[in-house]
Amino acid sequence: MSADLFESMKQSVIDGDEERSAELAQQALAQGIDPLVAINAGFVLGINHVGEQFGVGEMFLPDLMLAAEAMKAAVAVLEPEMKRRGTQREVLGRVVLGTVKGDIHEIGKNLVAMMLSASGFEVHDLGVDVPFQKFAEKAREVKADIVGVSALLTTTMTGQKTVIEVLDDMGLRPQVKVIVGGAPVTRSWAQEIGADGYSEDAMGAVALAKKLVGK
Ligand code: B1M
Repeated sequence: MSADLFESMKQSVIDGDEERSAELAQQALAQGIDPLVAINAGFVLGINHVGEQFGVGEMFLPDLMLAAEAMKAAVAVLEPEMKRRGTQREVLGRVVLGTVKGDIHEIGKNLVAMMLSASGFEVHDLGVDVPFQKFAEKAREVKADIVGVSALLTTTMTGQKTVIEVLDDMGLRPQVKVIVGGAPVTRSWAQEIGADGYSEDAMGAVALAKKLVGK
């Protein structure tokens, strides 16, 4: 039953059991479950639980790291199917994406990259801990339509504002649109810093990107 499978997925991430997470991801594919549903209804619940427990001092950094590895192992199994399902091949636009300087959280950013790419965007993923200037340089180099800046820490969110300022200084705005996201980011923060859009999840980021390029 899917409910049991989703519960096992959640538990495998809480346990930091990489092998089990990958195995459960395989099972989901074998059962024809949409990979994004497996992520959102299963694995993400596990990582959220670990995050909450970490926040209240019930779990510790090693638990967080093991959970992240388990989550990544599951996503690695599901990724090819996510890509395969993105049958649309017309390039909708170019997106430069990264997690901002000082921040090494990559799981959410990777999901956003995967969904954008599966939906027909050309994605230039700069990785994590990306210097502000690098977003702008890459945007100029590849003639990006959109720059996407992810931040998971309240201390690194301000870097999203700096990226917009650097883009402004380089004369790349308003042609290059900026979208922001990450757990602590809100719509009002996005408005405050002059971003063109905010999304709370990967599917929302795709809808937003399509809107911004007029598709
Ligand atoms: Co970190 N961490 N962490 N961590 N970690 C958080 C973010 C935290 C909330 C945990 C907590 O205390 N409850 C907390 C931040 C507190 C705060 O700032 N308010 C925290 C902390 C404190 C830290 C350290 C400082 C811990 C320490 O060292 N003492 C440290 C900082 C390191 C650094 O970056 N400099 C740290 C380290 C780590 C690990 C390395 C162990 C690991 C990351 C591993 C990796 O990514 N390879 C980790 C993890 C796993 C987490 C939690 C548990 C999970 C993050 C995650 O992957 N979520 C997290 C708690 C939580 O958020 N529940 C936590 C799953 C992912 C699918 O969701 O990333 O939100 P998310 O992405 C979503 C949306 O936000 C959105 O779409 C995604 C898909 O739906 N989205 C976008 C994301 N980016 C987007 C961009 C867009 C649009 C949408 O457009 C561009």
